[in-house]
Amino acid sequence: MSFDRLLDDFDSRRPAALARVTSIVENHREGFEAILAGLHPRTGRARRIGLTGPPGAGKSTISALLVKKFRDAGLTVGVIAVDPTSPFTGGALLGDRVRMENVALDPGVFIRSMATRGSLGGLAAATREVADVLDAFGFDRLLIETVGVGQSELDVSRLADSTILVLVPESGDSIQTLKAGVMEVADIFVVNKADRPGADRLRNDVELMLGLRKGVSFGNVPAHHGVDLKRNPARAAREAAAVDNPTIWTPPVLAAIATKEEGIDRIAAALDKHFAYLEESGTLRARRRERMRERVIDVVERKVRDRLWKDSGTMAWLEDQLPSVEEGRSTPFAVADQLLLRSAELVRGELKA
Ligand SMILES: Nc1nc2c(ncn2[C@@H]2O[C@H](COP(=O)(O)OP(=O)(O)OP(=O)(O)O)[C@@H](O)[C@H]2O)c(=O)[nH]1
Ligand SMILES: [Mg+2]
Repeated sequence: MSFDRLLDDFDSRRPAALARVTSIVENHREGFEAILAGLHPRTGRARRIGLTGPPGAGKSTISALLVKKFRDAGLTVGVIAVDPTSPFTGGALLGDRVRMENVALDPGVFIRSMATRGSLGGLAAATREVADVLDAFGFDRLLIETVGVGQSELDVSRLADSTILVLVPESGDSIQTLKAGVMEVADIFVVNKADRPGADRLRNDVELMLGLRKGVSFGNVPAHHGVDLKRNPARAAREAAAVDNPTIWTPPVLAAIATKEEGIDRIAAALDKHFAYLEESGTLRARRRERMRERVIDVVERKVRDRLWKDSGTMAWLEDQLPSVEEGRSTPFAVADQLLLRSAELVRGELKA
């Protein structure tokens, strides 16, 4: 089938075309760049929501409930579940199979699981690209679930407009991890499994930390709200989060019991509020522009890699240099510089690989 035909079917919102285009793009099959280029003008409509947090925190359970909530509101949803560590096993994506089956027949929901597989260092790029496909197809909301807390190769906050960090009382190391810099990437904190002991404590700890970290921004909070940093940073954070100023965002710390469907309304409301903030403060535009920059960098890196390391002449030349490096007459750095010099045309794409 020709790409034109495929894109026509895609435009007619045929599920089979969506599945096919997604596969081509995800696996970087021939023609994927032309397809992405064709879809680009249609992207930018979907709100991209990232969900991250430690393994088993309840991300998928929350995702499934958010899907339900969005569907009830008449919105279509694309879900991308990314597993950067373990290989794809065909296991349940959305919490459990029953929930999966509920949405599997709904044409307003599309679920894709992505695994590292062969994509060397390219999972973030591939995820971004699949998100673009779903966006172009016309889904109103994209949910991108990743395991990990901020420092993984796949930092979901760089793919999403809004990032939800799901924490649970039992993961005793979570506060430790937060200290390492996750606070900055989360727009909404969810303390899930609030039916377990320690949930209040964890919420308080996170609020305390937010109060301390974001202390400066409280300067913007009108005095009549009575925010008093010195007395109680946790309360100050809570109060600041409640202030209705669409150009200031203080991440709320929400409790949830996903298995009892408790707290989902609050999460959905916080997402709406965050999106309003993104739009009104200009942050949405800045974040999306940053994503465009990263997209270009992704593509450049991929092209340079492909052009250099798939070129037999370059590889043969490199092979010939190795003895002198071994013998100490040259260094890896000198060879690298020479390689770049002699490959300028190749890198520019002017020679056939
Ligand atoms: N007690 C309790 N259990 C929950 C809650 N939310 C989720 N769970 C359970 O926690 C387990 C993990 O839930 P998932 O939604 O699969 O968690 P996840 O974060 O997607 O897990 P991974 O994708 O494997 O990292 C399941 O057995 C859920 O039923 C909750 O609020 N309270
Ligand atoms: Mg999951």
